[in-house]
Amino acid sequence: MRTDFQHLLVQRDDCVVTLTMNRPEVLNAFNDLMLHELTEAVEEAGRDNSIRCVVLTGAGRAFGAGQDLTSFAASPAVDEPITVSEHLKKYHRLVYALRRMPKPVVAAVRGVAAGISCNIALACDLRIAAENARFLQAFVRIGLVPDGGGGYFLPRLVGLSKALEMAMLGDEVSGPEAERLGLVNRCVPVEEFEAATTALAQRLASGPTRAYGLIKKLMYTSLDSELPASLELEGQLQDEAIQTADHREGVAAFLQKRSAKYSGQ
Ligand code: T3D
Repeated sequence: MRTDFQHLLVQRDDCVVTLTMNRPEVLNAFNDLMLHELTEAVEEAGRDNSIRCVVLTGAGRAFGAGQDLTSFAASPAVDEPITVSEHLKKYHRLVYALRRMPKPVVAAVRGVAAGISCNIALACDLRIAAENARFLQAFVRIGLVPDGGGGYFLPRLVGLSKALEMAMLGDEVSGPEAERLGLVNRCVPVEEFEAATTALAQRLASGPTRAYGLIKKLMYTSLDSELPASLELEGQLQDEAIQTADHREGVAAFLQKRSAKYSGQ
């Protein structure tokens, strides 16, 4: 997989790839190049069958500070219409790549995750936070609405009431509070953050990868479907899962009273 990016570090450890957004001088705020590089890397990781878990994190003291606001400074004249929706489509491509990737993606959040960086973390499958994490729907502070899927992910993760509070007040939510709310899966002390992230990623990378991909499809589709449609899909996906080598290995391991050794196939 390509590693020579300007604003993205790519680290491979066996079946885990860690993608580190790398503009620490601006708390990893997104410029167009970093967004493009991250999208390319995520899409490539999705296609590469030798990668079985992706970790997304930030360099330095932050996960990310949202869109780089210096790009807003050069606004056109007041009476000239500004259309940001075209630009947002580039973020949407990243969101889809994360959600549709047939393997687990973990966001590892240390320090601040603001604006669209926060919502990119919410687009990942699992989130681990350090105790110093700060989740912030910064949009309202500059008179904007949550984007990058925030209006979709946030109420589904924390409920409508808290989602509205975070979006309307724009206050920070700490790592421990985020765990309590269900915004992240777990929050760990800063000194344990890297080891805990590695352990989670390695565990996922040695699991039944194809089942994980099918689980993602089932869960994410169910959010938007009625019970009959979800039950129908469940049957189709189980037909697929039951034919995998990892399913056969899991059953054999159980019957032979040993640990399963999943190949990801
Ligand atoms: O076109 C489109 O795509 C529209 C989409 C918009 C999506 C969005 O994400 S809108 C929201 C954009 N983000 C923000 O509004 C957050 C702005 N940043 C902050 O509010 C604060 O920096 C934080 C709360 C994130 C962190 O505060 P703190 O005190 O820990 O750090 P700091 O000192 O404010 O920031 C450190 C440096 O990073 C500082 O630069 P300096 O003074 O050391 O040279 C600061 O200017 C820079 N920085 C932080 N955030 C951004 C940034 N530079 C550019 N863009 C940023 N978003």
